Amino acid sequence: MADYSQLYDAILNGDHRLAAEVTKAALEAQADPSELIAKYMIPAMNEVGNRFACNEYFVPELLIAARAMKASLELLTPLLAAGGAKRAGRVVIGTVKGDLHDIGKNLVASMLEGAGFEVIDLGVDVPLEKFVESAREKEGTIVAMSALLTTTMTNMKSVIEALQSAGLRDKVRVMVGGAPLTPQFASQIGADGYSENATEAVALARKLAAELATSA
Ligand code: B1M
Repeated sequence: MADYSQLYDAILNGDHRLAAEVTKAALEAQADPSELIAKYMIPAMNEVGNRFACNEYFVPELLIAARAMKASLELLTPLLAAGGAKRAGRVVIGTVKGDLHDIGKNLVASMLEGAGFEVIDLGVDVPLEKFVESAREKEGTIVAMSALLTTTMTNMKSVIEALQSAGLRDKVRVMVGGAPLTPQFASQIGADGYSENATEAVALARKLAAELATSA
């Protein structure tokens, strides 16, 4: 693939017009959407995070970087989601209560759609009742939760406990992800699986869907 470091710079500098322009040009040149995301876009957001952590960037810079990331993702995610004809399973996904970060969650949702899953996206700041209601609608659902803050990741445990209280825990599978999480944390809170990125999330969802199919 050609060099698209202009896309990295556009996101880092919060230039959404340039981000969209470079993305369009890259797609016209047959660039691989997943590679653009992994090689330029996620590293740019990580650098935005580093600059925020050392007080070089503040919330406005995070917001404009996120807008640039989204401008580019809008062009790429339909391509990631294309082709999922057969239903691989049902996934209810959301960012947990108190947390507004949705870029990673949206990426995971698009990749799951692309892999043939029916995806119900509950959005951000999702109260636990909403996860439980959506899981209740159909047995054999995968409940997928994202969190980007150390202060909100603990809300995942409350959702798992609520699923238990509602008598649904053994009828669903729970998968979790997001930058501050670890596999140890996932197992401590009683999740069925953790994945570090969107590609791994698809593999995990396939495994959990197979488990649900055999336990039905
Ligand atoms: Co915020 N923010 N933010 N932020 N933000 C972080 C997360 C932070 C690490 C920055 C930093 O300090 N370095 C820090 C958290 C610190 C902590 O908790 N330890 C932080 C903070 C502090 C905050 C605020 C509190 C700032 C403030 O107001 N003072 C505030 C909180 C608001 C709230 O949620 N209540 C806040 C706000 C925001 C914005 C709204 C401005 C914006 C989000 C815009 C949006 O999402 N629509 C924002 C952004 C952009 C970031 C950073 C810079 C980038 C996040 C991102 O989109 N990354 C972030 C720093 C960082 O992550 N390095 C930061 C790109 C995305 C593709 O990656 O989301 O990690 P990610 O998703 C990955 C994996 O994690 C995984 O797959 C994805 C694709 O590979 N994954 C899953 C995610 N979910 C998954 C689910 C799965 C499986 C895998 O299964 C279900």
